[in-house]
Amino acid sequence: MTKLLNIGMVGYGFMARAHSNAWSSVSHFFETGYKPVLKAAAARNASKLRHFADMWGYESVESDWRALIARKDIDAIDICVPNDLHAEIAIAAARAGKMVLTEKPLARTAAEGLPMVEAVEKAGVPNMVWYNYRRVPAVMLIRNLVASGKLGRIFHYRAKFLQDWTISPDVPQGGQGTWRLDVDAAGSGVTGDLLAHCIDTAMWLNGSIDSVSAMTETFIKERRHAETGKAQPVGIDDAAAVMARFQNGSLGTFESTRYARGHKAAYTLEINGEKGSLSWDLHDLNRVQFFDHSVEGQLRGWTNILVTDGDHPYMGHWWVPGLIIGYEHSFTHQVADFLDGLKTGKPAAPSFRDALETNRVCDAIIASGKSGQWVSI
Ligand code: SOE
Repeated sequence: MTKLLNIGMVGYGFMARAHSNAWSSVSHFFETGYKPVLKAAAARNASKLRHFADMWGYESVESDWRALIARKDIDAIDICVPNDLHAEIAIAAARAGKMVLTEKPLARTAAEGLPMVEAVEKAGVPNMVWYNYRRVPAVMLIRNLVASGKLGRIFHYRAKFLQDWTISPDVPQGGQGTWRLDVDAAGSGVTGDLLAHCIDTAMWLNGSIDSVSAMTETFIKERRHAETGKAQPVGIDDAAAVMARFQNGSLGTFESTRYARGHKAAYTLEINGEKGSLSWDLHDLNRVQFFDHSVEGQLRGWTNILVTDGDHPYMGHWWVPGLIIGYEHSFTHQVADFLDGLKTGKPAAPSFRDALETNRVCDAIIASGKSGQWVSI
């Protein structure tokens, strides 16, 4: 028997759209025993909220997230608002006994995230943070290959996430979308927004990070604030270059910036082991590059794997081999895993507690960028 799961969405922006798309499409492709229902959405801006709710088919709207949480007919709260609001909403939702999902990062800092972890664990409610890139089938394949020992001992992990949308000094801080440039709302700049993805995937593929040494920079020191209209000092990191030591003895390098002209969302990762290497590029997200050192002689080389066969992760739920999928599917897979976790009692990752670790690494990167010293996690 399929159970209905009533979703209460907080927010109406880019991520609320990505998540709503996942909630509404999942039960067409994955039999999890649950059918999500877009029950209600909450936000302060009434006209934008109404437009969002109509576009996605939310049954009702609330002008205050507290009213959403108070509703008896809501099962899960999905938080898609700037980072500074995650903690208060998540803690209130957990206390009300709701399942809680929040867009990444968990919180602005680990100190802010810890009470969130405690709240969901005390309430015993299912919880998850949307680190969607784990659910790209090609990335999941890399995870399976690394976990099966295909690469042997790991020596290096490297990742970058490059963008170029904040180069103009006219981009404000604060406001819809541009809250990512306001340190009070975001907590940090590229570290929490982009590197957090790289760190989450890295630790999931290659284990914990012990220590980091980072170089960070704020290229534009003052920007107009969208809400006050006044020029204010910029408190975020515009770029970060990080060296890391993993617990398994391997070395990591990470780079992230919003000042790499020409790059819009250039997320790439590579992992090198004794027996082979694997790499992936978001702009070609259905493919994995694999170098298998066990291949003999003249045929040895990089293999280009199109991850669309029915026995590749998640792909049996979609079309036929050779037909590619996209960015939005990673969110649908995340929801499918979350719902499966409800069914099996084996919660989907990353939980709030898992994601706290990513916040800890991000905090260490920011601290190292300021001090110029190696920082232990
Ligand atoms: C920022 O531009 C952003 O949208 C991030 O907030 C997302 O997490 C990332 O996936 C793409 O870039």
